[in-house]
Amino acid sequence: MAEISVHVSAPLRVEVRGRRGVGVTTVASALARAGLEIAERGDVVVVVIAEVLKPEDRAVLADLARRSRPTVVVLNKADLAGSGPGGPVATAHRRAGRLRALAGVPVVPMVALLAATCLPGQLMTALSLLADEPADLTSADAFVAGPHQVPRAVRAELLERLDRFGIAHATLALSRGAGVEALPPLLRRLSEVPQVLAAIDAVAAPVRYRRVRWALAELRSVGGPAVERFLIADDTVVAVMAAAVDVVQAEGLTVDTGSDRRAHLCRARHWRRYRDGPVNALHQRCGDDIVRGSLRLLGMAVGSGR
Ligand SMILES: Nc1nc2c(ncn2[C@@H]2O[C@H](COP(=O)(O)OP(=O)(O)OP(=O)(O)O)[C@@H](O)[C@H]2O)c(=O)[nH]1
Ligand SMILES: [Mg+2]
Repeated sequence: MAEISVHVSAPLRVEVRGRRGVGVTTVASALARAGLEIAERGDVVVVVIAEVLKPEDRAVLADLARRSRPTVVVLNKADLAGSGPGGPVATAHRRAGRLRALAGVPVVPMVALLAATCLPGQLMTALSLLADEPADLTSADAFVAGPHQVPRAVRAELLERLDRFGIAHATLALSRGAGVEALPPLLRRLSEVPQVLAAIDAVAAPVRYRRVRWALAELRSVGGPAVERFLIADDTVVAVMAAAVDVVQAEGLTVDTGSDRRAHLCRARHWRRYRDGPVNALHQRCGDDIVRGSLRLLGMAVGSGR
């Protein structure tokens, strides 16, 4: 049972790939810092692009789709997406929205640079000085070359770690009275790493569901009265349903979340029809689990007089 538990709760392994220079290494470190395990062969694939979806990227995505690999496209370097309404990240969001149909999988903007590093104290101090006495941020060259009490080498390092977008936001926050301790959460927020993690989590639904199904099968072969009770318990049936709901929702389907008898019955009927329709084996099983969970919830509601 310990083995089953280790396998079913193992961290999600993520494979990060992309064309040269788009930021594969930076995205991978940002995701590793956020607690994901980076692997050669992951449960989920992150395809990094910058600016555009090239024919090579589309070929990679088509191949992953053929092999049913859960995939997210990260539109990295969102800080360099240009100066449309709302700034570069808002521009990157609009671009990501347009790329969604072409990619066939979720596309999420990211500024991986800002999530990948932890700033040493010396750079924090330099940012404070730059907040008091702004430097020329009109170009990278101007920022490093212009006269300023912060040494050029330090300015060059800041540029490498945060680029102009990160420096501009960090110094703005400090000049508005934020302390240096506010910078790491600010940079994390600007990097959009939480949204990237959420997108990865959503496409990983089939991975979690398969793990759950595998664990149940393993438990069945362990057998015994305690295991039997666990397998038929309301909580177990409802939890398996929840994992199945995540799978169909990740495909863009909606599942009625009503909690009265009528809602449970309608849901059971709906997903019975769904599983009998033209769907693949995974979705059939999910349909079955949603029907089973809904009927169990119906029974519980009837039992409690709701
Ligand atoms: N402005 C900006 N620069 C970034 C971002 N992510 C990565 N970079 C920069 O882009 C360059 C390439 O990043 P890497 O992570 O080395 O890219 P890679 O795809 O691993 O590149 P190769 O290993 O050379 O194929 C580096 O100078 C990074 O600092 C980002 O979100 N914003
Ligand atoms: Mg690299």
